[in-house]
Amino acid sequence: MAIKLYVIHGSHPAAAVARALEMKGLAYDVVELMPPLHFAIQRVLFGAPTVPAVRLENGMKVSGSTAIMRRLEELAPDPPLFPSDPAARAAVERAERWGDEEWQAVVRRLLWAPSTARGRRCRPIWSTPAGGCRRRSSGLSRRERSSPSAR
Ligand SMILES: N[C@@H](CCC(=O)N[C@@H](CS)C(=O)NCC(=O)O)C(=O)O
Repeated sequence: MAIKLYVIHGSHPAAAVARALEMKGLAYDVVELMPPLHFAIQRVLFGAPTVPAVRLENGMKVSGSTAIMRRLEELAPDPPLFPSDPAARAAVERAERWGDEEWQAVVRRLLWAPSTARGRRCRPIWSTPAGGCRRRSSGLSRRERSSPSAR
């Protein structure tokens, strides 16, 4: 049985794990979940609501891209994901931490296309064919519609 990689469409940490599996030549099957159902499914399967997560050939479950990367490194050390030089490895881990704690949130915000612009309502990119934000039909906010004095 091949490794199973649990993803949602457009998840960049899931894409990073897929790339690592490919680099290491590890066979895997993708299980694509549909948001927002993935929260519940992942909680039941992995005890955490997020993707990526993997189920390894021995049945072991690992959730979160950084933990998965380390497990893959143990499973298939060659080619390595991390440099052997300690200073270079520390630099890679710093960049990884920055990606995990800061950059991922920026990309997620872009995907959700947040906008506080007047008259706009935003949706996750996967919820409509175009995703992002669309104008309310009246162009007025709910508060403006219900309270003429607010106009
Ligand atoms: N830092 C985590 C981020 C995981 C994450 O937030 N994944 C998103 C998709 S990109 C998700 O499943 N979100 C659902 C949630 O936050 O409950 C990782 O790299 O695995």
